[in-house]
Amino acid sequence: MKFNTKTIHGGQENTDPAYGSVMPPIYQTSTYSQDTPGGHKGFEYSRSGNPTRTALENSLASIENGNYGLAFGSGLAAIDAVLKLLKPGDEVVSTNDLYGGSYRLFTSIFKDFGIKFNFIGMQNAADIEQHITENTKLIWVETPTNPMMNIIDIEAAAKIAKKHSVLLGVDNTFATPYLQQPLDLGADLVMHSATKYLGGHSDVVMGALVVKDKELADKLYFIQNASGAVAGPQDSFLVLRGIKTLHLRVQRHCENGKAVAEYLSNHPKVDKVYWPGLENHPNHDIAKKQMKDFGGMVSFTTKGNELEDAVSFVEKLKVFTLAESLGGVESLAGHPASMTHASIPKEEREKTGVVDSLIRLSVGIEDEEDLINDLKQALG
Ligand code: P1T
Repeated sequence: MKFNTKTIHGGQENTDPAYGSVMPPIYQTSTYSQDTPGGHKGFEYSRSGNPTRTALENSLASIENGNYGLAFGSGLAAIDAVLKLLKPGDEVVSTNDLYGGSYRLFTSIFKDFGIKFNFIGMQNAADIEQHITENTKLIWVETPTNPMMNIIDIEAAAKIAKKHSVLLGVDNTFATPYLQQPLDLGADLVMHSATKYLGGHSDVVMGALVVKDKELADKLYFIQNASGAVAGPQDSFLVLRGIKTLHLRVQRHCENGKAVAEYLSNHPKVDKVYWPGLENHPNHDIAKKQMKDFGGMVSFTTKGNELEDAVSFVEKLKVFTLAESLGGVESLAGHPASMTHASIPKEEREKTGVVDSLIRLSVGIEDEEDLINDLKQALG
């Protein structure tokens, strides 16, 4: 089955054996009757499993070319489950430019449990190797990174991970499986904030993990059930519905992303534009190699790097909404330094380029002309 067919049918055989409904029913139940103790029909309690969540988890596994999918209550809950594979004394080598909430989870929660994090620039994947010690258990890659849009070579990172018997986890939120399939490039585990492009309509918060290996899947399932941060049935239904149009939406996000990136690149008030499809993007070649297209996330700075210019710009936008999050059908604008990345200390975030004038756009699927006109009036 090819990708566009998988988004609609992948893992969806026989989702309603009772009546044959074409869409999976929303099993809004916490528990399931048993004929005799242990005599159930595959589901006992909805933390351990729910048929609507299972339908979504099978879809997730299918679109990421994995064998097992797991749906969590948020993207951070999914990352939290991955980190619970580790023990005190273990080390993680992580991308230094990553979602502020992931950074906060690593440094404010798991660090106190004795896990050591090395945050490094990974644009040259070979650099990862020198940070691996005998205690390293996980390499955590976000690509494209949030919000600087750096691209990390997943295949090269996977080779290093295999050589040192370290797990490689990839946060595939920005790319989506339509553009990039990390498991095929050698990653052990793919993570999503399904809140974003997978859900696609800014109406749900959810996280996902997909793996190929059964032993790893069993460990993660144990953590999912034991810690309990599962996705609910209504939300599972919504994300499953979102996935059915993922390919169409992401195509348009990419087209509009390109138009916005090119427009900004030629604007006299704009300083730098970060979009991996631009030929002058430092990792453009890697992006071309591992992604099908370049996505709808675009970051940029204004000349002079004045906080006031960035604030005035986002306040003037009319079609773009000033809001956290990304990946929905509607265009959003964010100011990472004060919003999504405020939990990273100023000196740390500035080292990776998250300066005061940086603006991040989640380019939606509206008419290109309306988006460009909105940027024009807000910059003017
Ligand atoms: O918000 P949640 O579903 O828990 O997902 C966290 C997360 C993980 N990874 C990446 C790359 C993300 O972008 C996010 C969430 N990001 C935002 C809310 C944001 O506006 O950047």
